[in-house]
Amino acid sequence: MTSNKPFDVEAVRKDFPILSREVQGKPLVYLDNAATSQKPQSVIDKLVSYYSEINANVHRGVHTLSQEATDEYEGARSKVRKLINAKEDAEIIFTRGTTEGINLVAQTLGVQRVGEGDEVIISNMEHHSNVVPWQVLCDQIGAHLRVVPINDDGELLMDEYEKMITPRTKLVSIVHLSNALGTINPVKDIVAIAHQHGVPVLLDGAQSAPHLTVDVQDLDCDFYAFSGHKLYGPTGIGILYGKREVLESMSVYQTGGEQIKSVTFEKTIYNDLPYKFEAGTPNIAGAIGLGAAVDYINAIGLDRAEAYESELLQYGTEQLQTIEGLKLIGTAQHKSGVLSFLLEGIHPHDIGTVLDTQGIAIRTGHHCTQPLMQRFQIPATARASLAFYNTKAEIDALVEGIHKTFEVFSL
Ligand code: C6P
Repeated sequence: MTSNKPFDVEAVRKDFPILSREVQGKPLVYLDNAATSQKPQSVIDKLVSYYSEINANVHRGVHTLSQEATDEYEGARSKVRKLINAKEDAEIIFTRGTTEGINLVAQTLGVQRVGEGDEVIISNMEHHSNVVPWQVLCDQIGAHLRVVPINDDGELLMDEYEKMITPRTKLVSIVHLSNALGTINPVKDIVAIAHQHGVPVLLDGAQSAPHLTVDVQDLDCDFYAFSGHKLYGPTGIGILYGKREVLESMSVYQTGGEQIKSVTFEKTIYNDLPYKFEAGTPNIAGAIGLGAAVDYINAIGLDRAEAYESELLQYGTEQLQTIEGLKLIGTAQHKSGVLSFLLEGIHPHDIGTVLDTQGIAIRTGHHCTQPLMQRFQIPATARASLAFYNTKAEIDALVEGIHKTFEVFSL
């Protein structure tokens, strides 16, 4: 597919082999993309060809295989750099995923910048991965976590955020696109406000990188963390983008091979960026697979996929709103691909179980956002999350499945 042709979802679906399988005797309707997305054949093929034709360690050998593996690995870094428009490859650090990226920043820059009595700002809609690392840091140091509140639609109260920033604020870490609500936060404004006070900002891009066009230079964020497996790539690989000057000012995270220039028993000199933060043999296949996922996304055209997903979200929202007894959680004006809902009198886990009998995969539970569930005073939601390979027919199947759920529970 090329990006000047109209979006052809049926052609796109053929690129994802898993989408043609059946579950419980029904065609699979995969609506759990926020948990992890499916992989196109090109990514699967890349992993197979890496292991069957190239497999070698990177940056270590003069032999051909090692050089080929290094070229592919570094090539993937460049592809990711272009995808998010970072200035240079050295600003792209391979991690295990979003969670590791946030922990890395908390335990390096966090430890350096945050002192006793200082504050770190997060929001009420953060994933646990953007709560717990800051909580641990605050506990270590005697600092405090400040939480930006949200309204009933699931939108940040920006006035409260502005008021919250004081000379004690040392870091801000906010989600770009909420996994549980679908809210797209005004992250450019969030960064600009923090920067007026000299405070660096990390954006949790776990859900935004796969669905929105991201330009880290335009956002001007100091860090942007995301995961390969939600971006149609393999598990176990992720990205931490950081501005060069900030990364250079940071102490090291994990230490060992690869991240050093020289070692004596008296002293170690660390390697240049990005290797300073990539200790040990990295997830070479994962990085190369992620590079193939970026190639795939570029071939599809993320802007066209974004427009298609937004049409699908609108259709899904309209359809779900016609169901009596269904309540949407997350009704922000700016949203992407998430339909979180409750059915009157039925526990979300039961909804998920009945839908599974129809071949429909959704996620139910607190979505690793327990403080958000507490804000809405609910234990859990049922969440359908979309990707560009989903169809209106699949939304219709979800609606039918929800009616079936009501029938099963005879309500
Ligand atoms: N959310 C979901 O079903 P990792 O596990 O490191 O790849 O990503 C963590 C993470 C961080 N921030 C946000 C906003 C996320 O959505 C996630 C992962 C999945 O919603 C799995 S819990």
